[in-house]
Amino acid sequence: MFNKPVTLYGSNISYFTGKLENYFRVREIPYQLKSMQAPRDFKRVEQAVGVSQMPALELPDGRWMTDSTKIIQWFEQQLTGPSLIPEDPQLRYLCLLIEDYADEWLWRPAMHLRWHSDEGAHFASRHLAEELMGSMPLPGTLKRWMMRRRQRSGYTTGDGITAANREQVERIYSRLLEQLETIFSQRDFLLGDRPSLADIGLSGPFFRHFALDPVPLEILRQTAPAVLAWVARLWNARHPSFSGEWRADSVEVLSPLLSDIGNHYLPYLNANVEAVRAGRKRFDVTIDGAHYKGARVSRYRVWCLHELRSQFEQASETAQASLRPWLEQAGIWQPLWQCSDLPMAIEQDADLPFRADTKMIAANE
Ligand SMILES: N[C@@H](CCC(=O)N[C@@H](CS)C(=O)NCC(=O)O)C(=O)O
Repeated sequence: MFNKPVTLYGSNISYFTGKLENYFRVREIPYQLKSMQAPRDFKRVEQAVGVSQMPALELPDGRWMTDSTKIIQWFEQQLTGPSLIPEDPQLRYLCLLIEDYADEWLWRPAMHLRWHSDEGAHFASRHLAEELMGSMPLPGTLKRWMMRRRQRSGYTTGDGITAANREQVERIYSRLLEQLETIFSQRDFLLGDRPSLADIGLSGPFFRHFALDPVPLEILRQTAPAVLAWVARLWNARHPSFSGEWRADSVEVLSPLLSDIGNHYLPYLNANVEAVRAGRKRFDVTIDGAHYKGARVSRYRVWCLHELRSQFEQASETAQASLRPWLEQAGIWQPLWQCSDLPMAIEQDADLPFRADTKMIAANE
């Protein structure tokens, strides 16, 4: 579609850069990855797309883009040939739910498993200090200390993870591995024999955290070899070789994941909505028995819930009629619509993927 590669600004250990990189590889979209240099590229990205976050994409025609979810949807609309997003309404909605859950809820255990342990924090802070802060005239130890402190205060201890709930945060990961090990012992990809957006969604946490960072990788190796094999299979999958089929029984096969989305992720999103509505910066919430005290509010995640609702509303009447009973049975329907209205600015994030109004979580606020 372009005669030159797109430029992917980010980091080669970043969650969302990894998600987009996996997508480009599977879809065979030529790209070059450029490590964002602090502070220069962060300012440049903020000017171009409204927020300083990674990845940011520069198209060969000079346009800039942000937000992996909307970037992928944009590319899927432009490209021809077999899509990664199924046409079947149930499978399509399943993909959107899993992608959102992976982006916004698995972020929590991924950040914890990277930054909590000295081993993980040592690896990642050293890598990021060298990759992103190379041109800053500061001693390496100071850069590493700054990075560790920023990430912990932004995303782990500063986002409601404490000694009292850390085992439950780790349990999010081990339960996910148990669910996926069963699935990938039976099929190659989440929806069957070919990759879909659901696999790409899960590749953010897996490719760049769980199958890379020392602590979660060891757990993955020991307890979920079929999941480890899927990580490599997805990285190696190429669009022209999508010969297999998506299977209609995927909805049943993935029901344990759906039940976590309904019981854990959506209640978290609703608590975040109420905190934003009340104008708070922090909120307390109990999910699956884990009490998170002082979690950061996210205006972006209000938009995520809005997006899940809009995707349903934009489906045809027939599609909605087939989706609703399924969502009710999966325990998704009630929490999806629980909040009567969503506290969003007018047109908030409506210009994605070309311009963003909000960041997922602003680590330094
Ligand atoms: N919704 C965005 C999220 C991007 C995001 O939050 N990326 C992280 C790094 S993986 C980031 O840049 N965070 C900004 C920060 O830490 O200040 C996407 O899908 O691309």
